[in-house]
Amino acid sequence: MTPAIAHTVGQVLAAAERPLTVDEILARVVELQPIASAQPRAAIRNAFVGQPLIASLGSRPARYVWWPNVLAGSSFRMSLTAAGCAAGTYTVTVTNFDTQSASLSSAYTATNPAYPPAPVSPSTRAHVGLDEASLAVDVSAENVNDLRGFEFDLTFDPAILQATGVSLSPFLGSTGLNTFVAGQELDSVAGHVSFGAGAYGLAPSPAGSGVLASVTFALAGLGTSNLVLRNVVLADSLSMPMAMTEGSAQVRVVTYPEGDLDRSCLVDVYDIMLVANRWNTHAGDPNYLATYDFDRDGDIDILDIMVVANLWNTSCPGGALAHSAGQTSVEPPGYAVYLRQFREAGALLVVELHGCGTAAPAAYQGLLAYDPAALSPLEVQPGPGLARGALALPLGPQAEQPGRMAVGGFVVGATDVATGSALLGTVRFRVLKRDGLGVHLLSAQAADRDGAAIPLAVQDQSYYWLWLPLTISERPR
Ligand SMILES: [Ca+2]
Ligand SMILES: [Ca+2]
Repeated sequence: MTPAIAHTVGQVLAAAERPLTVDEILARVVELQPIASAQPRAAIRNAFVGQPLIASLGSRPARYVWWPNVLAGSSFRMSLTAAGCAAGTYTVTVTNFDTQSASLSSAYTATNPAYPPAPVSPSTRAHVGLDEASLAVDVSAENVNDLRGFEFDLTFDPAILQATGVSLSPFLGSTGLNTFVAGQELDSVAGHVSFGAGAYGLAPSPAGSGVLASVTFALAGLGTSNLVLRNVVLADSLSMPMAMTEGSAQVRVVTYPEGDLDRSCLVDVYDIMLVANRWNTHAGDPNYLATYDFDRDGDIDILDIMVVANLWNTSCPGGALAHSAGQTSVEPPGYAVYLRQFREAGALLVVELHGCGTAAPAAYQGLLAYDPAALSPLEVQPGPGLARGALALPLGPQAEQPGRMAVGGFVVGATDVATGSALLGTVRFRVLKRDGLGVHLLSAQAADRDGAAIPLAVQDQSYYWLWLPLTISERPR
C-alpha cells in the first residue's frame, strides 16, 4: 500500500536541513513514492494543509516552505522587523499565506532585524536662487527590501516654498511591476505634500536604494525652509510596514550676490577665473561669452575681470556659506597649501602661502587668522607659484572680522605651464608687538585656469610652521 503523499511530505520536511522550495520537496517525495497526478506541484501544496506548524513566507507564488525545525535558524522579515524587536526569543504568529491554512503561534528565537531600518529622506540643494523657476526635491529610500508601496507627508514653510507638483519616480516600477498613485495632496497654505503609491504584478519587488517621488516647488520668498518627512510608510509585498527612519533637509532661498557667477553663495576665485579665462576675447571668438562682458563693449578685458574681482569675498545676504568644508581633509590629496612666515627688517612679518604638489593653480585664496593687537596687514602680492599668464593680480587683504582676513591672487590669461616655484602669494604685516604670535592658515581654495576647483589639503600645523613666535625665525640668507 502506498503511503499518503501528505505523510511522505511530512517525512521529507522532518528530515530536511533547511527550508525547501516546493520543487525541492517534490523531487524528494518522488524519490520515495510516485505521484499519480497531472499536477504534482499542486498535490504537494495540498499536502501542506495537513502539516502541523508549516508555513510559507513570501507572496504568491511562495518560493520556500518553512517549518518549525528550521524556523529558529531562519530570518524573520515581517512582523518582527516591523515591531523593531531586538534579537531574542519571541512567541510569533506565522500565517501560511500559501495554503490559506490557519495561523499558528509558537516560540522561536529570532535574530532581528533581518534588514536594517530603511532611511527615508528628502534631498535638495543647500541654497537656491529666488529667481529660479522651480526647485525639485527628491524623496529617497535606502536599503529597502521587497518594496511594494509607500506613502509620506512632507512639510515645508509656505512663506518660502510653494508646492506645485509631486510625481512618482521610476524606482517603484524599476523591476517591471505595475505602479499606481494611491493619492496625493498639495497644501501650500498649511505647507505640506502628501503622496502615496503602490505596485502590483508578478515581477520581483524593487530592493536597494532609490528615489520614491519627486516634489516640485515654486520659490515664494527669501529665507530657510525645513523639509521634514512625517507619517512615512514603506510596505512590502505582504502589506507589512518596514522598519524605517524619517529624515529631513533644509533649503535656503537666496538672492545670489552680484559676481557670484557659479551661484555658490560666495564670490571667490572660481568666479574670477570664469571671467579671467576668457580674457582678451572679442565678440565672435569661440571663447567670448556676452554674459561676462559686463561693460557691454564687445570684449572681455581686465575691466570685466575686475568687476568680479572687486566683488570678491561677498556672500549671500544673511550669512556666508563661505569657506565651505572639505579643504582641510585629513588625508592630503595631491595638492596642499601651507604657510611659511618670518620676520623681515623694518618690523615686518612676511607670510608666504605655498602650494605643494603637481597642480598649477591660476588662482588661490586663503583665510588667515592673526592677532590684530600684534599684527597689522599691509599688502598681498601674487607669487610665481601661480600659473604663468599675462598679468598676476592680488586679492585682499580683506578683513572678515577682527583677526581674520581673506587673501588671494589670480592670473589673467593663464597658460597651464607651472613655473616650478610653489609660492602662491605673499602677505606682509606690520609688527605692532614683538612677542606676538604668527599667522594661522584656516582654509584655502585653489582654482585652475578654467575656474574648476583643485582639491587640496591645508597642511597639518605639526608638519609646517603655522603658529610660531615672531622672535624665533629670521629670513634665511
Ligand atoms: Ca561663486
Ligand atoms: Ca568688456
